[in-house]
Amino acid sequence: MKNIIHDSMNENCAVTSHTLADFESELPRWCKGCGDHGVLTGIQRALKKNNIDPENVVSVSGIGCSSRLPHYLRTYGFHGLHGRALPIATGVRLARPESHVLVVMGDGDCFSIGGNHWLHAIRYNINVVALVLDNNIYALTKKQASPTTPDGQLTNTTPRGTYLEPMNPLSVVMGMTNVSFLAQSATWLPNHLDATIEKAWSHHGLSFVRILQRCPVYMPQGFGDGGKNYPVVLLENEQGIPIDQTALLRGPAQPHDHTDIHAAQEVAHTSEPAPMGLIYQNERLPAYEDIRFSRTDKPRDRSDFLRRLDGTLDKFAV
Ligand SMILES: Cc1ncc(C[n+]2csc(CCOP(=O)(O)OP(=O)(O)O)c2C)c(N)n1
Ligand code: SF4
Repeated sequence: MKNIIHDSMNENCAVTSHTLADFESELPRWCKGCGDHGVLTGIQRALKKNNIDPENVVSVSGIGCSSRLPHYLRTYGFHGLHGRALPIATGVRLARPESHVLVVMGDGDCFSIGGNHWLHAIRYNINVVALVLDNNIYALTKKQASPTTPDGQLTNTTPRGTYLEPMNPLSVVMGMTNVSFLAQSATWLPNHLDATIEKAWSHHGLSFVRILQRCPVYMPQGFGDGGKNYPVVLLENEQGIPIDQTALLRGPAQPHDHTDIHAAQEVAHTSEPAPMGLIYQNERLPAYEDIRFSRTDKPRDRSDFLRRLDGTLDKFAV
């Protein structure tokens, strides 16, 4: 699985490194122009950059277009039930604390049917990277209103337009206790998105990232025509998420202290212009497993049990 790359500066010093191909699996079946493609690439780049072995990663999802991602990433994967990605990921992390766990959810998946799990995962602060691909619609089931669908939007469940103000997931997160990492990016800001995933990967604790995602099929007009006309402000901080020139073409930069909880709550409350970048980070909070394993034993060597479990699960592999 590893490709050996020789360092031309020093022939005696062979470094072992991964290529992007090490993280590629099936050819994605998302529509042309779907923002999910860019998120997949961003994850693959972050894994490569951190030289993480694919066999040490477990990607977990619920159900939805975005939740197909584990099929396309060459790591272990668990395509779970609608809304249930976070509790599955919590179980994986507790059973295999040495593994990197990535969670991919849709807006309906996380904020609606998975809402209760979402709140408690934030409170638990389990050490996983949790990405919500928010296209403001239920896409896999062909255009029903989700909690973030804009007011007045025609959908199959609201043929006369939605009646409710959309939920602001950022202010929900900042209203919780024990928040350790909150960031926002968008699929039409590719370099910013890569840098956001990379930053989330380096954080210890629950890294919660909302990614505004283009769905050219069921929400073509979403985010001001696929992000082209969507007002954003780029949060600027030396310790935050780097801002490149292409992102600055979409909106101005604004200084922001992501360690100040009150500043973060204020920024999270703003939906227009949408804040892009690292909204809040608290590096002092222990992750749930740190607390739990300081009071209980880590999982013991259960190799025989796991061998039999693997055999059973393999029967259901697709
Ligand atoms: C318990 C349950 N309820 C409903 C469904 C039907 N269902 C499948 S995917 C989906 C919506 C997915 O939307 P979202 O989470 O926003 O993800 P997207 O497809 O937009 O990426 C629904 C309602 C289901 N599979 N299981
Ligand atoms: S329907 Fe929308 S979200 Fe689903 S794959 Fe197509 S573009 Fe992507």
